[in-house]
Amino acid sequence: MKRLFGFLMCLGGCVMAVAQVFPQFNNKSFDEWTYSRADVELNSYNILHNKITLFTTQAGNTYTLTSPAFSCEAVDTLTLTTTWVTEYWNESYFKPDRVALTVALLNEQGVTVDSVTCAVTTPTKTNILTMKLDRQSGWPSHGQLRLAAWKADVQSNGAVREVVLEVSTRGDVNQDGTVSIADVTALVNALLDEKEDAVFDVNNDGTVSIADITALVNIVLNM
Ligand SMILES: [Ca+2]
Ligand SMILES: [Ca+2]
Repeated sequence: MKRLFGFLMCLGGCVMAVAQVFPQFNNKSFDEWTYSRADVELNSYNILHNKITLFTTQAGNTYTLTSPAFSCEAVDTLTLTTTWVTEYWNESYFKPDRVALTVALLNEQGVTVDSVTCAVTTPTKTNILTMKLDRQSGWPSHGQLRLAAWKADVQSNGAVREVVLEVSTRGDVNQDGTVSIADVTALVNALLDEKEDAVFDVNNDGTVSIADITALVNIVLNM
């Protein structure tokens, strides 16, 4: 156990500042996001004026919005609440059966490993869409989220105004909302006190053991 504490002291010195940040998108927070349409700049004005539209051109170019990379190491669920504005929803050419938003989780190579589609059953100008991804085997250690409009062409497009990402995480042992070295300390104390609460079972194998500390240290180091 002495060696373990020595290791933790060293780890604490290395990662004191760890606090995981997850990407959010709005007219004040978009710097690390990328919009695949070259002729429309991603800026506050264009976001507020519904210019960040998602659709597919006749030539087959699909315009998407992609988040910055973030650590998925400790993530159990990703919940996106997206404000999606369909300006032409009341026009005769608007095709309701094409109105759906897809969010994909991409791995480090940019390959889709998971996705969810939310259809708008009753289109209005401003749609609030909530989509949830539950952790599956094959999720990457670092990923990006990519938003695209299902089947939408230019006349049935929608504009992304805001994306709020809520995340539930594994390893938040002290339940302060983030995973950090403080959780490792809390887990060591729990192990010394022989506590068996489920929150300490980081590797989800049904017991609280030294293996949970290893799992938690890996989460912290990979953030
Ligand atoms: Ca914590
Ligand atoms: Ca365990």
